[in-house]
Amino acid sequence: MEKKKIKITVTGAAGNIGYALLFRLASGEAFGPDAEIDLSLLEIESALPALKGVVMELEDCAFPLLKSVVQTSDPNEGFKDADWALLVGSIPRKAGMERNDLLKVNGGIFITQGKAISNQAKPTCKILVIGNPCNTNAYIAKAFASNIPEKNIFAMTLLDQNRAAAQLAEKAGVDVSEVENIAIWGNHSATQYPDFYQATINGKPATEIIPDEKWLQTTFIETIQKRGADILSARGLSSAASAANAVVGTIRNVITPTKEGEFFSMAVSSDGSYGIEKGIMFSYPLRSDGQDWNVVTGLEHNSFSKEKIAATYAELLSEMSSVKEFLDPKQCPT
Ligand code: NAX
Repeated sequence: MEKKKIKITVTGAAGNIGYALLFRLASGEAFGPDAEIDLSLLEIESALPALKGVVMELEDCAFPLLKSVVQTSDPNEGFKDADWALLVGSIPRKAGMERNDLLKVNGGIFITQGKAISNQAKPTCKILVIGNPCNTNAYIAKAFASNIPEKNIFAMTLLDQNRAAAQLAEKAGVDVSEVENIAIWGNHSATQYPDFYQATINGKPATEIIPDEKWLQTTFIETIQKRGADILSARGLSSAASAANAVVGTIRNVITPTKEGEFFSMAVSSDGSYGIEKGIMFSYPLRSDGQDWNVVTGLEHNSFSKEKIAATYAELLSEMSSVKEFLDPKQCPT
């Protein structure tokens, strides 16, 4: 049987996450053994020498499914004919930098890349934004990727879901595979809401297995919200292997039909569900049929959940308003 071909563009490919991600993509872990992989690696000019070393290592793995690797700093070349664009590269927050400055610096990157994807990638291309602030970066890319359906644009919150599953499993003393249906609502930031009220452990409500609601409402949520910062302070570098793992998992969640009764989390362009303004990149519980996804509707929220969702929504609205000027083509930097 002839294998299908998937072209994956990865930005920031010479970085921390890139180094943990490329090998897993090239081995076939994301798209399975029947897909041949073409990688297109986009970096800034000054990181191209380091990227060359990473590509030498890719060659040295002799992955049977990896058919070609492009290395470039030109977004138009980098996104040419892409089936998937994994937008990892962004500028990290430096000491003294305000969150608004970070939004603006990164805004420029995602305008350029959104346009290049629109002009160069396949019209069916799926865009997954990992680089932070990922919801807002995805919102900007979406505004400029006018040839790409908005349903194909995502920002990653699966790492938060996985972190939450691990914490609940540890607290309950069960295997992590027994924890399901954690909804991450809102922004991939310290305001995100990992909704344990929806979660199940061994098919039963997590709140029944872990009756310590105080712990769930405080320590658990704070641990997830601050996990990235805790890893950064312990490792001296931000999460990379677990982030790459979540990229692979997100791709699989999108391209594989979701099991009956389950869901996964990812930020998508809101369709208005749960009272969120249309078009905001908001993390929701989703189900996929392998081609298309839908928001899981009808989940009940108590007053605690409503308050948490309102807080993360308010933060996203404020991020959107900070970058609004970018979305006006007359004002935007190129
Ligand atoms: P690194 O700083 O190690 O790598 C970033 C790479 O991006 C660098 O090699 C840099 O040269 C490149 N880059 C910068 N501007 C670029 C551009 N315009 N085009 C192409 N490449 C460009 O960061 P890393 O640890 O890999 O993290 C990357 C991003 O992921 C950061 O924004 C980080 O905050 C974010 N994360 C997102 C997570 C999520 O769950 N959504 C979790 C992990 C991570 O914190």
